[in-house]
Amino acid sequence: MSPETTTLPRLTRENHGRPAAPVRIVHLGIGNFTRAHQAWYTEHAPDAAQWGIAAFTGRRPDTAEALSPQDGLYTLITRHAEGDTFEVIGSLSAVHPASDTAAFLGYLRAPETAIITTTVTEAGYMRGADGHLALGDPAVARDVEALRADPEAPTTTTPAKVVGGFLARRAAGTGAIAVLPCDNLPDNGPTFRGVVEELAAEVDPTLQEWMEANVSWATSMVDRITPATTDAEREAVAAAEGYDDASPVPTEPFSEWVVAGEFPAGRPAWEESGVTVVDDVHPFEQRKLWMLNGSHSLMAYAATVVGHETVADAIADPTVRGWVEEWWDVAGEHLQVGAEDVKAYRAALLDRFSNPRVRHLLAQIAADGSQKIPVRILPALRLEREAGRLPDGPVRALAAWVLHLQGHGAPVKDAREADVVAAAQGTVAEATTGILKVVGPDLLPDDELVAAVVAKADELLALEGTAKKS
Ligand code: CS2
Repeated sequence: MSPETTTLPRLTRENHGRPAAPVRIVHLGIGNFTRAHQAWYTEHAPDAAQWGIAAFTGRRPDTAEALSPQDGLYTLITRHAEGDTFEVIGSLSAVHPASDTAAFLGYLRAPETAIITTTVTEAGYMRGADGHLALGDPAVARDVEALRADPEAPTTTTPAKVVGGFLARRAAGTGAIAVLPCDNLPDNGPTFRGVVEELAAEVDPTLQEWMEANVSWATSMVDRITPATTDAEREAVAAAEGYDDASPVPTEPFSEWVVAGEFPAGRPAWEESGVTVVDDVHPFEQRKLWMLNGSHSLMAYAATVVGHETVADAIADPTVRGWVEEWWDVAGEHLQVGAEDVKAYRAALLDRFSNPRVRHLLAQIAADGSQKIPVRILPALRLEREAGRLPDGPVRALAAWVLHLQGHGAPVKDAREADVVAAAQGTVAEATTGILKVVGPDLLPDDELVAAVVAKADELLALEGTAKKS
């Protein structure tokens, strides 16, 4: 960092005249996404002064280390095609490392705490291949043992943290609370409820009755493209705003949050800050997961084989854009929203993906395919196979993922890395069968599908590296 930058004032509540709101929301898994999304909506609610968020990090304490000296304040940089706008967000009243069990249980015991929110990724739900809590997973097993021995024990998995929190809240007698998952997976409310209840049953079956009486499980669809922070963002804030922010967040102008569910202990007036409150999130969620996230995953695998690095580069390549359109043609057919809606959504996505000022790395999106492909690509493929069809869109996405697992394109980083890399050994045909056994066994046997994946993989390999800048 240059000498000028270090002499800039720090971003703190005192320097910026921003008192912290009382904590009423506890968030698990703070990262850039939440800071661009939920924290922004909360900041903009008319009753923001009553609704502070206490955020806990994922495994790495980095965000707490960066934000605690700034009293939870940070700069949101909105990257419009024509330039940046900067805004200090103050809704994080406290930021703790995941290991701070005492703080977490303290919030859960407090009657003021009304909501638990999560962004712990698909993998954080700790589900096995059958969709149930992976009781055999060593981290889950350790947490169950720990909570059986001591309900206040530190735990590492999200379902266990929530069970520990509920045990503390029951003991404190502080009553009703809502859980609002903000993770990118279908039916996140009922899904999260399932794993928490399964874990509770192992630890203390009497908690079920308390949860029935006191816990409301809301569901939400979340959307805002939010890349990781680099030095360029820290420098942009220093240059434009004249203060030193260790952890600003870059994001796109678009944002959407669709929420369904009851909040027995209250919630911010989020509908006033742009949240859509509905009875059923499903059609929104399916549209977003299949269209946006499905094409993201397709590009993350296929376009990195070709040699692209970012979403904007990939979508500017007519070949990749053609693959994305081809996928949208298939996915769009099965959505529960009208054709006009699909058309408008596609146009908006092209616009968002093309924003050259949002440097969204395909390698970041490529992570955790084992959790993403089954909810983004396989549902439409399954519907197509049931109808006796075999369209290119989903087949190409599957072929690109298989190639990725075999070492082509973006590097592999996956919560189930050992399983999926082992399943993808051998020829592409063997790898396709192997990987479908792990993520979609109901799709097998299907020789036609396997042959189509092999053909698409050959097409991709013929283009390998052709887009690399010399
Ligand atoms: C992306 C998402 O990394 C990924 O898997 O597809 O993070 C995507 O950017 C967000 O869901 C957008 O709302």
